[in-house]
Amino acid sequence: MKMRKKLIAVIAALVLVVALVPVAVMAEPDMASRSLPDSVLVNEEFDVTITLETTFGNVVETLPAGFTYVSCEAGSNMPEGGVEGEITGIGEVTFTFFALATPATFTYKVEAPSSPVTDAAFSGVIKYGSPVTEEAVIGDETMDVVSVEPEEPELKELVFTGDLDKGVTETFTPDIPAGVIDLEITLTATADIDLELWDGTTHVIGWHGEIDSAPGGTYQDDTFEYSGYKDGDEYITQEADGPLGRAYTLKVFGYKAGDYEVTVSYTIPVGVDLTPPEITITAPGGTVGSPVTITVSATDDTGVAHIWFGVWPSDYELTYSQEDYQYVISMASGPGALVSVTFTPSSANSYYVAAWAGDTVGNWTPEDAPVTATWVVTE
Ligand SMILES: [Ca+2]
Ligand SMILES: [Ca+2]
Repeated sequence: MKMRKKLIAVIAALVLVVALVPVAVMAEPDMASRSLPDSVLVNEEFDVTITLETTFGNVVETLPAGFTYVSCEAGSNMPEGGVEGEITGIGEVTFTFFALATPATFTYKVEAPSSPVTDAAFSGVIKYGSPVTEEAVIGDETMDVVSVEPEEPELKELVFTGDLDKGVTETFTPDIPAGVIDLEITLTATADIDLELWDGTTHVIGWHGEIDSAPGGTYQDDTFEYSGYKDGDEYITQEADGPLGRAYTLKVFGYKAGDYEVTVSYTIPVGVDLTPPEITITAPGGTVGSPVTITVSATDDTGVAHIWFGVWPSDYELTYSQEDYQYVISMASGPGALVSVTFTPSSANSYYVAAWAGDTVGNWTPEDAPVTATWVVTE
């Protein structure tokens, strides 16, 4: 008897396997599938798309807790009004659909909850057939609700074109900022024009630079591949994966007169501070002969390193050159987040303050775009 029982068990197992195999082979394609965004913001309205492999029936969707059904709309291969949605339970929406052909789609709009959620799961079934007696599960899918848009590294691509006379240097703005990765600079030119990379004051790469020949070299912690200055195309490529340790100024020098095109690309990783400090100017009006205190303060995510400001009569237009010093009435400069100057105006006039600030990672208020404030001194 024992043997027979075992035999029956083996046969039963075989029958089960044989029975399962054709089912697996003949499995029908998914009658419906769902596509969801990976992630949305809190309270954001977003679309869920259902793709159908049958022309009529019902889709019953169960939304995760906190999600609110808004509306639905027919998509491809479906006439206008080919889908209607109805709330049929807590978090349950039943869609009745009619399509012209398959695959057909409809979308429904959902509002995300007001607080973040991880792995919120949508589930559902499709009811189909003629009559509508078949039922298939639409696989679970999950998504996240986040309170702030996740930041992504930013790819920066710049192209500079122009022509140079012999012996002339052109400086490009803005500087290549500290903290970036994957820096690549290429020069194509019709004559012998040279790339130069400067570190504020040091000529780092180029003819007569710290690094002046192929295959390149390391300046402080920054390693570069460099074509060397030569009569033809040139390149400078950041070699190590690490971020640039400092900001660089890019220039081209016309060893001979010609046209050039320089391309610059780099990636700004998430969290790198590329914003100069925010400046606040306090410049109260006053009267001739009375001391006036002008205060410039600044704030910055990574700290304010330096503030510089000047006072000019309001009819003076800044030239952003040495000339401005000839007309400056008063100026002040210093490390830290607040600088002030007290002086006594000698004539009634309207004046303005122009201020610049730099942060601890080298982002400065652009030279030709200071923050300004106007104030008036009366008799
Ligand atoms: Ca050259
Ligand atoms: Ca900053």
